[in-house]
Amino acid sequence: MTSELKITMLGQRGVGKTSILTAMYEQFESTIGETGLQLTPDAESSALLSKRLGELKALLNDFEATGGLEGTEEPQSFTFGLGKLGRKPNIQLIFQDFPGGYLQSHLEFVDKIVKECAAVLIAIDTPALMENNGRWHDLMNNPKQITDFFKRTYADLEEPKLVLLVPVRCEKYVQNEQDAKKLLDRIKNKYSGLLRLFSSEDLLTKVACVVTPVQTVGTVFFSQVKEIDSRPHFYFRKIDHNAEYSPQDSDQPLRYILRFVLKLHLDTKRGLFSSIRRWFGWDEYLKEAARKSAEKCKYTGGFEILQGQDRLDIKK
Ligand SMILES: Nc1nc2c(ncn2[C@@H]2O[C@H](COP(=O)(O)OP(=O)(O)O)[C@@H](O)[C@H]2O)c(=O)[nH]1
Ligand SMILES: [Mg+2]
Repeated sequence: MTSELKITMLGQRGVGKTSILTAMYEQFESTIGETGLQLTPDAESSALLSKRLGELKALLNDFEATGGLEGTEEPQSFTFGLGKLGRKPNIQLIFQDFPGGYLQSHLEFVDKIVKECAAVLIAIDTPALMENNGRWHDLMNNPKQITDFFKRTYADLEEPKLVLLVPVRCEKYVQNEQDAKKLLDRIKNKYSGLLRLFSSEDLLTKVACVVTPVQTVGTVFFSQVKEIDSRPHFYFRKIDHNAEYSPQDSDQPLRYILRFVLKLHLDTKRGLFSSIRRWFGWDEYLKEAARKSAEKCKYTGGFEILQGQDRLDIKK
């Protein structure tokens, strides 16, 4: 019997949600896979991911790329089996991806799904957050809408949840500690409403919140933004002519997710959160792999646990 681990992905259409999963899957063997696990997409997810992988690699055919204009409009779900290498998967990872507009047009549908999900991943357009003093941030990232959304869905929360803030297209902003700190400061500032909500008395002990930047291409950097008809157009450049697709840190969101769920598992055994009955499949092997995988969670270069350190503490 396999159990399901569901994750919601929020973020404007075209920000790069599918690209995060593409990189996570593409890089899995050389990252989390080292712990002896395998990740296998189902047929439909596999087809979508190879299509996106082709497009991401094609970004490197041109010297200059634009970003954020295309992308999928419909919500998509991606299903992966996760388990021991060479065995049937222990658990199913289901990523449910929503375009931003859904938060308004399909409220109840999204609410219901978020309640079922152990984790929410919010993809953030980093150039919009950082350039021109964050001038395009509200338009591209809709922080207010996201905050209101959590006010509703996380009211009277019973189970702990993990929220990952995932800056993407962030290559330019995470190459040294000084820049990475600016990125973190900007996130704390521009998401202060959301973070205030999470640190409220009722949510502080339940919600873990971590910033995990992912460079979904790795070699394509922001170069400029042009305003055309009061809409921003972002342009990107590859770092040199021979640059190849080389995503960075695409394993980090999943490392944090597995770590959070392992901790939930340990707490369930201790009698906390006993209503959670979804632990089929979490055998010793998977737990040990999740523990090992967590050893490589990053804490520098734009990564930070903003709250809920103890919800991620898996020391025996
Ligand atoms: N320049 C640049 N383009 C990207 C990056 N990641 C994704 N894209 C492009 O942005 C578009 C939308 O990406 P997608 O992952 O489908 O976004 P989604 O709608 O949020 O799932 C695609 O054409 C990608 O090739 C990136 O890091 N840099
Ligand atoms: Mg998509």
